[in-house]
Amino acid sequence: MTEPINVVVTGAAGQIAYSLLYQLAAGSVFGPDQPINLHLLDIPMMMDVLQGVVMELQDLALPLLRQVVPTADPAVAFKDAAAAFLVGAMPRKQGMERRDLLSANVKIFKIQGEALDKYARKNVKVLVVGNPANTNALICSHYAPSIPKENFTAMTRLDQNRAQAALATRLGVQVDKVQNVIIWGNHSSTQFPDAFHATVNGKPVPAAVNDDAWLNEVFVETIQKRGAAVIAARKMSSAMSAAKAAGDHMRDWWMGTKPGQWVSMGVLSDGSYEMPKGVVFSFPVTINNGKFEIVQNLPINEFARGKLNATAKELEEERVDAHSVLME
Ligand code: NAX
Repeated sequence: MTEPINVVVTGAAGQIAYSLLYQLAAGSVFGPDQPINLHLLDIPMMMDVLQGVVMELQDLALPLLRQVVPTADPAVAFKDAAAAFLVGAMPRKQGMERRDLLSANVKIFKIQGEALDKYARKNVKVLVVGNPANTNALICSHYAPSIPKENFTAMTRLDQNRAQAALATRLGVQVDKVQNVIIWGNHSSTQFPDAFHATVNGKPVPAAVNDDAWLNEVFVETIQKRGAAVIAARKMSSAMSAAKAAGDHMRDWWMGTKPGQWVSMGVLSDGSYEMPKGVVFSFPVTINNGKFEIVQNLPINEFARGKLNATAKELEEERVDAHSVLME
């Protein structure tokens, strides 16, 4: 009998968690043989709503789901955690400056980093979804010095999935025929969705599309602004697709990538592709035995270099702002 693992979801009463929790309980992320205990963290005023989520989880009647622990206390939530989805964050309210948003979130991710450091397993895998995801992941790992830096990642998988789907639509193929599209940099509108190394049915995407202007302009902008387009239509931000992407990210990290395929994850930069060290930057990675490696030596043309530098600059600015908030 495999022992259950503790899986934390923060923002557990929110809309992304609502779609994510089913995937976790059904075994689509940690596999059909891995029982789980769900530790659900939210803020005190959401505890009533969270009770409703707990009832629904119970009513799923899924055998892999062992215990469900709803709590507003990070010490309880992160106890012996093997995996953590940090979804909860302070949302941007009307009239809020970027710095105010960063300030509120830096404080949340400092507290959660400290709790991970104290209570979680030392090999816990932490996926930050809550925005600004890259910088939140950086802050969180900073406050969890006893956990290796490579155990903290930020989600750009939704952007990758959007890019893959957009290329499949353009080429008129099934979505899984498109592989190895890359998201570079920040999960923000400066991200660079890069189709130049992608393949369709094993052949290069640029040749199949045969329209570099479309790839450089329309495609890039569509993916950068896809989140805003969903909000405009749905009056709420992406949730079903975000939850699916969070599941994809953690499953690949847990189980590994397929031979010849890579995925994009925000990871602490080691200076690969001449990007600044010490920011959480989205790179293409391969994963084996729970460890990722940044794919090396992909040719970067002048156009791509400009895009990479722009998103790196934004991440460096966020890091400066985050540290200045922490100094206050
Ligand atoms: P919701 O507002 O529906 O839910 C957020 C939940 O987090 C709420 O229940 C709230 O009470 C809780 N929360 C706030 N502070 C908390 C704290 N300190 N500890 C625990 N819980 C806390 O938002 P939802 O749509 O679920 O989005 C969650 C986050 O994901 C947002 O920051 C959003 O911007 C971000 N996203 C990130 C994406 C990515 O690709 N990285 C894409 C989707 C999404 O926009």
